[in-house]
Amino acid sequence: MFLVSIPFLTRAAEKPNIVFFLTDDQDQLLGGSFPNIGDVTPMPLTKAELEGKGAMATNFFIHTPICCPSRSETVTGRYLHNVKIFNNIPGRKPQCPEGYNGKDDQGHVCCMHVDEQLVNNFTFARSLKEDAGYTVGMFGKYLNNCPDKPPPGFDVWFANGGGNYFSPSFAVKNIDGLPDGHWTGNKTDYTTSVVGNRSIAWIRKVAGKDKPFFAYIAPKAAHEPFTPATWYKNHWDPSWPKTSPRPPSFNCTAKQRAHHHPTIAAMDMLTDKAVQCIDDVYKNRWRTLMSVDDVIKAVIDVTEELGVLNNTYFFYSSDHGFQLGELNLPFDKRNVYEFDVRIHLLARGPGIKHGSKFEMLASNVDLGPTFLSLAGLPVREDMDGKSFLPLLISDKSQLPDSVQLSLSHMDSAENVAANWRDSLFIEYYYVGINNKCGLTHPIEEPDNNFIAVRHLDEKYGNILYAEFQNGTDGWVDFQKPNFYEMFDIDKDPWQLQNIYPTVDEKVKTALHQEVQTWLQCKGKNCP
Ligand SMILES: [Ca+2]
Repeated sequence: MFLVSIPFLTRAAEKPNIVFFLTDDQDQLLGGSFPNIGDVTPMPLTKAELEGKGAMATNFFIHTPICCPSRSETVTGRYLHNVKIFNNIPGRKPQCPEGYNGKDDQGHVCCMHVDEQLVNNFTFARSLKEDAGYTVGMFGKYLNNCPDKPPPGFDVWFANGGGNYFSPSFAVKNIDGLPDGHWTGNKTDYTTSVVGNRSIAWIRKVAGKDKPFFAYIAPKAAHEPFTPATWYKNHWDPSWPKTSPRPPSFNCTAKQRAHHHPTIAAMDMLTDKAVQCIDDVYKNRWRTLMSVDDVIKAVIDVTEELGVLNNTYFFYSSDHGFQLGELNLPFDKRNVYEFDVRIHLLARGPGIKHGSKFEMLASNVDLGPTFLSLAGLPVREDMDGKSFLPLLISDKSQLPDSVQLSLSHMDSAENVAANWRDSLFIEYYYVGINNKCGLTHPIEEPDNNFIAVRHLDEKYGNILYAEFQNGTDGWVDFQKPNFYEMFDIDKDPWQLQNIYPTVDEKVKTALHQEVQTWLQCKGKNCP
């Protein structure tokens, strides 16, 4: 833990540059990211540059498996319950009740139940800029309901809410060669390339100058509608799988799903046409990732060319996972299961051992705190996540001053690991009706509000425990859940056997209390 106060580093002290790559909807469990499943990957360049020359997380999760909440949590270091407002005052609408974008009756800008005023003023970017002297550039998808003007902390803004693959539009501020306002590309402009090129042009401008830089690079890939670049649209390497994965939960029977919560239990069998749709989606997702692979490699190469590679950290993750027919859910996300919440994290930079593994239970909420540590800043009191910096750094011989300073105020890696959390919290509120692949059964119903914990410890083993409740407006009462699920992930990696009914009452009570405690946590009292 940090001491009460840390003297700020002098301006001359060395702080590393940080590049954060964040993809959209990129699964880990179905082979789309890292660790790879089998020997194949659509991202061989990234595998060599970030996995081979960095650390790879093996138990990294998302707190909320859908875009805007996840991104809000990442950029603030806060759990979902701290970037939304519960309002159960009789006669008043809940705040941010709209499933997708909108304004609530208090005038707050919302997306997927997040109140954006609890996000935009509290980003890690703001701390990096105002407290550590960074220059910060945002390129690509910020929040789905993206502000036209950069929130405090972002010097450079080339941002959108996801937008289109071709003819993409971005809100613009302080981009060389473009007037402030909005820019829309033409029909040959491919969004991943545009985001990459704008990022690289900016890095060329700011690298090695008087300030360290933070580049937030967030391409649309591999999000729906999965449109590859023109030059990759027919590519399929002969070594790549012929179809999407077919785990035991793919197109499983109603009997196999009978003990899942009602949305899952009621899913239809996948038709041949739906299976074909899923296979096509799978292939096009990989093709969109080929362009991300090119961007990651090009960004790393330019830092090398500019002589700043050895003073730059690279992080690469996704905003959540994905499903492709598991539990008969056609493509998308929004579920509590491993395929939607388990994601990749790769990290490379000074002191991170090449080819190392990072095994602790951590989530996107821990990224902001870790970025602050790299800059020599303490974790902010309003952040719910923890810095995992000591767990990443294994060679302290040539660290930037700011990283040395942070580590000198933190526990040793051994102690941090020994005292690390033993469960991870997952939280989600129903967003809206959505049908995929021509199936008429929606991929979520109003029973899909959940709070859950992932355990990985001696006491409980490797489990997922989830409580569900009905609701449509982002406000539900989890005190008396209306459904429970629990899975033994070691024995049942695809979550087909709901063991909750067989669990000892004392264990049920303890786990219920645990998720309720997590749901109330804020700042330093979050585990
Ligand atoms: Ca997403």
